[in-house]
Amino acid sequence: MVISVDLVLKNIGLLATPMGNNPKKGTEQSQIALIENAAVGIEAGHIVYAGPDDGSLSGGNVFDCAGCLVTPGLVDAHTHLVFGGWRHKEMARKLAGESYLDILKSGGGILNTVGKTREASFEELYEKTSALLDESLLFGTTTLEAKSGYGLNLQNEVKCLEVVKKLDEEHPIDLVSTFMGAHAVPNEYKESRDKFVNLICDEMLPVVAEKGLAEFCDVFCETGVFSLDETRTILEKAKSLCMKLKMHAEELSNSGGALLAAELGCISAEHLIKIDNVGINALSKSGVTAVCLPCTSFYINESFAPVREMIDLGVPVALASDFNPGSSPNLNMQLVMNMACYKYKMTPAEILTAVTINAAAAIGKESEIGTLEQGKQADILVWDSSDLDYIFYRYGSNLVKTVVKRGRIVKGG
Ligand code: IZC
Ligand code: ZN
Repeated sequence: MVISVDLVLKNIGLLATPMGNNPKKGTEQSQIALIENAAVGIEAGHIVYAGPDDGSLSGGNVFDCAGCLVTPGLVDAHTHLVFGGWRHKEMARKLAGESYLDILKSGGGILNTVGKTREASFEELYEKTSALLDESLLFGTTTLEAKSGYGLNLQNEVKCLEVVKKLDEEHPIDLVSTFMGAHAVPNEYKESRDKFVNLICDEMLPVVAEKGLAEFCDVFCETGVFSLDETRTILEKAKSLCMKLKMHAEELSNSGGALLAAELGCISAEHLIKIDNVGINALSKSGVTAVCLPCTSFYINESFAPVREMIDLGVPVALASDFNPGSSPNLNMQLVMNMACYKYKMTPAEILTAVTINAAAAIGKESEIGTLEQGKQADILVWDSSDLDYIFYRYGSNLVKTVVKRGRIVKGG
């Protein structure tokens, strides 16, 4: 049989990919397909064949992968992408021993970024964010989740979400948008936090839902930030508006966030540095995907989430960068993968699953992306490596040679 296609990737030394349209848990997380001497056929932006090179693909352009490793594009399932300014001037305070939450309490941290984001115009934010996405694409990210949460009033939250919407239309990277008005209580509501929760529920969420500006709603559920009760109120309102739910949970303290995420049916619970076995079992039972962020633990000098226990107890684990100007100013997913290997003790196969199909599941895209199989979107990486282990061993370099996004070569053609 001859399959006629637009683009053929041939001479693939090793094709490594998870399989299927669902998040992988337990031992499934390490079960990936490894196919030597493979080829991929692409038609109209989608994969029509991925498997052993049996010579059946013909027509269109042919790209020679020179015996290299080929994987699905990386999915960055947790970023705080749109913000004004940076926070490098807070480094000295951090080095002198002030904690992330102490800096926030004093009006710095997230609130510092809120000030700069409110000052920035739509165009300024668009240009800055577009350049960040360019960088991310060069490191192999082909889909990325972007949370709002530096506007903290209706006008500025909408401004940031509209930047994401426009970039989703115009940039090669596909974006999934999350409303996170409950990221911090802004200074003007410091003495009346109930009013801020009401503002989110009665004003911001209905407008965001009405304008279709976010698929997900997330809350920074943390001791001293948003309580369990406040988180529940906000997420129940979001659910009633047909938004899907996420939670920042158990990042800096064990406060019961994982149990709430399980109870509310969140798609994902994120961070989980301080989760205990009760929380892990709750996530496992209700099928919540854990999104773990090793570069954040590194950068804020915290412990590392108990990922091995999560995998052993049946929680699907995804990995993401947490790119943001405070606790993780890194958007290189290859560094995230390295860190997961060294610090979480995940295997290369588990990590590949975590940054592809499980990350796709954490943002509701597991039927469209995350594996190299017939019918999936053609988001594909060619690596400067002939096997999978090498990319975990060689940290610090950009080992992505070629990026194919929706069937188009966008890097290294
Ligand atoms: O700007 O500090 N953890 N939110 C929750 C963040 C980190 C982003 C920031
Ligand atoms: Zn975050």
